Amino acid sequence: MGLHESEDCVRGVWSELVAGAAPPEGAGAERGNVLGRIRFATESAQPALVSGAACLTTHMANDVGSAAEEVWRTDRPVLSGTSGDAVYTEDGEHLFYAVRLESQPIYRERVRQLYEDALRFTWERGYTELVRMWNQVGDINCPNAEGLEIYRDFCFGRAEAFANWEGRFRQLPAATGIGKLSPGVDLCFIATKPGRTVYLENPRQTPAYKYSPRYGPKSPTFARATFVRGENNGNLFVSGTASILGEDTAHVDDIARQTVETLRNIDVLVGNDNLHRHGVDGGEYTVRDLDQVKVYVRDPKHVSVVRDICTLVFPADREIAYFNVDVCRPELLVEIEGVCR
Ligand code: 3EB
Repeated sequence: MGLHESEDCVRGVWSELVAGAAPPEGAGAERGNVLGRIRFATESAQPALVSGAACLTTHMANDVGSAAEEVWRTDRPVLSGTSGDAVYTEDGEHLFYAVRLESQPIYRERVRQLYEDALRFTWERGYTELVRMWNQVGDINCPNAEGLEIYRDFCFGRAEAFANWEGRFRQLPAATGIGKLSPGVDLCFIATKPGRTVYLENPRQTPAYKYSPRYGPKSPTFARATFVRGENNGNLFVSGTASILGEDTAHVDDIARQTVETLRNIDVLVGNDNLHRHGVDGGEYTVRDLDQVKVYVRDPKHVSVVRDICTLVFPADREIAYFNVDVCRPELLVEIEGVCR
């Protein structure tokens, strides 16, 4: 059966988060085919095809945050390839795409190009709804060659790319914009064929694309979550979430309060009221249903506090990966993301 047939059989993607560097091939082998891998590694590597699937390797693991691998799977047969420097895998319903940009004196123009190439590729193959994007940005709080913070420089180029594609992709997807441990930008994302996605905002937070210029010349371009209908229920992809109320950082200099506020933001985002507000039925979630949890902590000394709070909040068997990286605003100390299914 061809990759683009069997439209009647729309299945989801699912993932597992495996702690430890490069688990042995075949270990934890689940049903299905690999759509994409994200390796949180102790050094960078070019995106590559690994055992026939696109793989992004991002430098995120150190003495504090351990190595991990997130493996996205699908029931459908997959095809992989390269496009310029990028790698991709598709199953006729979903696309996983990964690309990396080396360190730049100024990111804006190169990020715009990187994104436009990615959006064009995705659009032309019919994956016209973006689901979930991850942006790992090195030196994220450092100034670029013109003195603009690299996160803001990155956001500028990304916003221009989306503006140039306005009117095609229906809405901005859930995303993460987070630090990594070496320079440059890693980008990977999942997109889907049309008709299954709902994009969500959080009533406690200003939509990121409406942040005031106080937070950068061009607003960050992402939604707070994306719901993707599946065969039974669906997946709710939760963006990187921080201690932001309205558009302002809450609890500057207080790691415990930032962690609790972040978890509360997620609880409201995934809760029934918010899902119903966005026309999503199904999914009776609370923050405790967040799975594939990734926790980004700026200061290594804070990891134990954050871990204690997460241990209290999440079920005992929950897979949680901790990373010691910078967060996109200097005063943000922690950021949390995951998927509810
Ligand atoms: C925030 O809410 C915190 O730039 O893609 C979270 C998720 C954040 C995604 C991004 C940034 C991004 O503004 C930071």
